[in-house]
Amino acid sequence: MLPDDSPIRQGSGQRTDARKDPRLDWWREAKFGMFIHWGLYAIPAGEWKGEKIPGIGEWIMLRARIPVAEYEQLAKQFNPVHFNAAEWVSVAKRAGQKYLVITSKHHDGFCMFDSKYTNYDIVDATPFGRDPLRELAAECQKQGIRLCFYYSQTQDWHHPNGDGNDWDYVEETKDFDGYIENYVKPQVRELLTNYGPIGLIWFDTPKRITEAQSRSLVDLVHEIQPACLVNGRVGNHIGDYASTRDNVIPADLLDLDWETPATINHTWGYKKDDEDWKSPTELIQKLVDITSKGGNYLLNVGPTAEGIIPQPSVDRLLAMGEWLAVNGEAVYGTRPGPIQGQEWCRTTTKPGKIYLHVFDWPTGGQLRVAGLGQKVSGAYLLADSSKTPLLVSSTPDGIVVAGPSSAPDAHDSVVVLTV
Ligand code: H79
Repeated sequence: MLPDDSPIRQGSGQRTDARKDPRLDWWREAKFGMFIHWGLYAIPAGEWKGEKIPGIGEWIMLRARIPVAEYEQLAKQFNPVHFNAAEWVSVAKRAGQKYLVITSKHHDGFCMFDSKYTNYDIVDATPFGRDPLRELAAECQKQGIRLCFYYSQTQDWHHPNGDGNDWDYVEETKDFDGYIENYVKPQVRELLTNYGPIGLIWFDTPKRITEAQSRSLVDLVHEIQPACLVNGRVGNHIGDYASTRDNVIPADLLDLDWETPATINHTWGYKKDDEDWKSPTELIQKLVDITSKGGNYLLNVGPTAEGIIPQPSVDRLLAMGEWLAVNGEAVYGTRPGPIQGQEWCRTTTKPGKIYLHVFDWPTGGQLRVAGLGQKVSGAYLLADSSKTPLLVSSTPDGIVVAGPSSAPDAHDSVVVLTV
């Protein structure tokens, strides 16, 4: 068992032999993905019958104990006419995100894809009548982004045998195994059969799922698409990689494959009054912090019921993309660097290079670096395309790199140390 304060969620670890699995190579290289929480909850957007419902937007059905028969009515109003797959994928692309994970079915049970196994889906139950996952699949192919699906395997507040809804149904009498066998598995099969190659399936909140049930889901995914990854929240420590708790970045580097799922504001599904957005600097530094500890950053957007990604999210993602366009070499495909646990900097590394990410640029620009453990042969600013050498001198405890007197980048100035 993991300790209660572990950054990795209970049950969300990975198999012990996963670390060397080449199926994860693309994902290890990618570092940065787009999470999309989109569903019927974007209509109430945090408010039910004139009352503000606290907590994350996509949990409104549970938090307000909305009966299935009432919540279902939202489908008749769901008509996201501004949805444009090309635009969404282009935002991810311009942000420097390499994969996109979208909710195919969240805890509310509404299916955002055309499923044979229910009419409670976007094609059958809404005036919109289109399958956004199909459109995203085509665009992801075109723009070179890996398409991945979130699927809530345990909680389903709409299905009579799914977990979590105790206001319409009685938990104790549910046939949960029947729900997994006759509903979850056929739907996972649809997701892996109808949309081309899928990078990974992102399961969530394992709760009551048994090891045998988790195992059978992983086996099913790998049987249909052997290369498709499964995240740790499938439950029972058998995923291909570990997920931390939501929005949690571990204090130290972790020697396993892991990912932090995170929000830009405080909700996953769109909420009209959540306007507390993290700044571009915070987001860039979180991406670098995570990368320097060996993880991936899966950063969420919650589009509106009209199909629009909120502009504050787009602005921040594009700012990240601008920084990555210059500094991506120090992020993509890197491993944690030798210096850990410092406030002012982070380090990442590739063969022959250590990337010193400076968050707090010292006045005067003298960068005192200790603990590299390797001989430095030169230094330059990653943003400097002519690679003008910076003066490096040795001191008893390390080196001093003479950088410009003020920070060359407002978010994170990257100095390349050749070793
Ligand atoms: O999909 C997103 C969340 O909906 C989901 N995981 C991310 C990726 C998630 N499922 N469970 N949790 C997160 C934990 C949530 C707990 C809370 Fe609550 C929901 C706190 C407040 C609302 C449960 C219900 C505890 C209080 C009410």
